[in-house]
Order: sequence, then structure tokens, then C-alpha cells
Amino acid sequence: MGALISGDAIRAKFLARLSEMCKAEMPRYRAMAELVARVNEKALAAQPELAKQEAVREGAGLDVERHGAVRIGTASELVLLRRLFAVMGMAPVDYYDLSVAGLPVHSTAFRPLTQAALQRSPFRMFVSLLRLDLIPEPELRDAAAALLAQRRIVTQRGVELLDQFEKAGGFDEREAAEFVSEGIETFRWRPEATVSLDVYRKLHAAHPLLADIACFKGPHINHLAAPTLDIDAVQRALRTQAFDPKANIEGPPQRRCPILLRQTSFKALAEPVDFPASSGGCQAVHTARFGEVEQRGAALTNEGRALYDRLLAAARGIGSGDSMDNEPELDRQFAAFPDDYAALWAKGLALFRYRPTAEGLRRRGEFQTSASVEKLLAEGSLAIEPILYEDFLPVSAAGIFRSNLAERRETKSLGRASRQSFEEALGCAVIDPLSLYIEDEAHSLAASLKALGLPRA
Ligand code: OOG
Ligand code: NI
Repeated sequence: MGALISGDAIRAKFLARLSEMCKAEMPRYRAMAELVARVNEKALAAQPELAKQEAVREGAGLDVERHGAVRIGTASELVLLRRLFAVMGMAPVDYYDLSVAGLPVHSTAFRPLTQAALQRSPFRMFVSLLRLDLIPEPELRDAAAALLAQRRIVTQRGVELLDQFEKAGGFDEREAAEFVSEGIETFRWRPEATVSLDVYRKLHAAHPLLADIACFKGPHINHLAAPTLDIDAVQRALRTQAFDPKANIEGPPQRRCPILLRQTSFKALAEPVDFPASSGGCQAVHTARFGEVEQRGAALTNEGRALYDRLLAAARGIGSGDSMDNEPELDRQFAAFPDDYAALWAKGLALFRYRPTAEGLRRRGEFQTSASVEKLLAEGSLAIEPILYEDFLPVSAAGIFRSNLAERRETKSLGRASRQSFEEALGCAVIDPLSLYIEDEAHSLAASLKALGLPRA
């Protein structure tokens, strides 16, 4: 066995292959990525300081996708994906309940946990698990469960490699390359249903997600999300260039100091699918795969997030859903959310990374041990920059899901969150994202104070 390859390196390779595969399989997605690249180039030329906003990262420029998504059917599939993503240094962070938006799934995001790892390859996978308990028809539940019990979503060689990785604690270069090739197979689009058109239609009628998850050989990746520096310009370009984007950008409105996550997408394409010859054979279309764009801003504290949720709910209560352009109402509500970093810091709404300034370092050792962080910031000895939000938003995710469902359905809540059953299926607890941001913030503050000669607990 040769030298071990890092999870970060395997993740970067895996994403490069996924991206290549999606662009080859879906010319529409390639075209969207090119459109986004043109918008980013323009935005950077007009405002070079934008590069800082979505820290154009060391190993990952703006041409590298930030996330993808799959939907799976069973606990054992979820465990397989957990093992597969662990090889790439990705762990499950947060729990997203989508049942409140009428969707029979709940989700987590597998992602790298540290800034250093995100810097090298900021790729995450949003993984949604079907909740058969939210499908009312018992015979369809049974049919879906039987279909899912039969399929194997990781190749046999892929499973052997996972066992080997867990025994040895790593892969050398040759093994990593083989793992990437096997792993990609799990996410490939195979335009052949495993059921008759009649069964497909029944499952689809119960819920389109049920058909998407249960009627195929594997959990085809349904989208990748390209990063942008100007999502409003992307949305306009998608409209004028007939990409059929969703009606509104999900997340907070446009701001001087971006927060959390804004997302848009072109709607899922109707793609031809073959049905098995054994059941009469025929073709129909299936609507699942799309393309997404994201722009990230500051991570929020609990207080900031509560304010965000409250303003968003107020805006949605007045506008509604995806069918309506809710921008004016969002703008109106979010006037109550401070839009400069100093105020976000002072009010404890966002999370920040600290660093000592050159001026501060020059005065090292001259500070009074009682000097407050506020004073050090005010006199310019310390500086802050927002910590980027690396996770997802359940209301936004639901908006993206819904814009891709073929028909208009009621948005009636299907049930309640079931974090416990999700974690039982996963075989471990999901990580609390806030704890990661807080640790980052605390660590940077301690290191900065130390650099100023102000060691403190
Ligand atoms: C996932 C939809 C959610 C996001 O970025 O929030 C999503 C899916 O359609 O499977 O992609
Ligand atoms: Ni997405």
C-alpha cells in the first residue's frame, strides 16, 4: 500500500468527476454553469471586493460546485452513504424536516467540518430519506418497500472498498482512484425504470418523490449547485435566456452584508425513461433533475436565526409560496434586520472570525488586560470578518423541492419532524452546525488575543 490520500483530496476528485458526469448527462446544466461563470466574471470585474464575500477558496474557485443532492429510500441506503461520504471527510450535519412543507422526506447534509477542509474542497451532499410513514396508502408503502429492499445502490466492488477503507483507515492513490470510479456509479442517471408504467404512475400519484426514489436502480444525483457572486444577476439572466428558473430566489433578500444562503434553480427537466420490456415496454417522461445556483453569506447566532425565521414567515404570510414574486414583501420585512457588520456584531446576530490587525500587533504587550473586545475592535487593534454559512435552510430546501414537482399540490403539513427516527436510520446523531461556528469564532478570538499579548480564558 502506498502513502495514504487525504479525505479532502478524495472529495475534490469525486466532485470533479460528478461535475463532469452531470455536465455530460445534462447539457442544460453545462449551459447554466457557463452562464453563471459569465455573471461571476462580470461581477468580479465591477466589484473586485466581492471575491471576499464568498471567500474564493484556495483549492476551489468559483468554477467548483458547492453542493449536490440525492434522495434515498431506506436506512441501509443511508448508512451506505454515510460510510461512502466518510471516506471523503464528510459527516452528517443538521436535521432538516421537510414534512411541514408537505414532502415525505427528511434530510441531512454530509459536509466537511473544518474551515481548513472546506477551504480545500467546499463540497457537500444534501441527502433526503424517504418517510414511508407519511405515505397514507398501505399497499403503495408495501410496494415501495419491496422495490427498495431489492436494489443495491453501491457497486459490489464499492462495498468491498468501503470495508477495506474502514479496516485500513485510509486509501492510497490507486485505491482512492478506484473508489472514486465505483462511487460515481451510485449517483449516475439511468433512464430506465425498474417497474411497469402502471406501478410508476400509482407511486407518482401518491407523491412524485415516491416514484423518483422507488422506481429506479439508484439515487441519481438530482442537481449540483454552482456558486455565484451575484445571484440576482443570475436570476435575471436565467429568465431572459429562457432557462425557466423558479419564480423567486429562496432565502433572505439582497443585502449589502449577505447572510445565510440564497438559492435559485432552473426547473427540473422532463426526461425520457424506458419501462421494462417484461411489462410491455414503453417510454414516458420523468421530472427530477435540475440545476441550482447558490450565494452564501454570514452564519447567524440563535438570536439572528430566530429573527430571520420570524421575518421570513411574516413575508411568506403576506406573499405566498413559489408562485408569487415575493421580493417587495421580503425587502419590507427585512428592513428590520441590521445590514452592516458592526451592528450585526454589536447585536449578537451573526458569527465572526477575529484577527489581530497590523496596528494591534505593533502594540503587542501594551494592552491593559482588562481591555474589552469591543474596545479593541473600536480602536482597530482587532478586526472581524463574517463566518460563512456552510449549511442549508429547510424553508428554502422545501421551496426548491416544490418548484420541481410536476403538479401543484397543497402545501399542507404531512406530519411532524422525526429527528430521532432519522438518527436511528443513520446510526449516529447529526452534528449541530451552530456548535461548529461557535467553536470557530471562539478559537479565532482566543488566538487573536494571544497574538496581541492578551491571553485569556
Ligand atoms: C433537494 C432540494 C433541496 C437545497 O439546496 O436546499 C436543495 C432535492 O430536491 O432533492 O437542493
Ligand atoms: Ni440544492
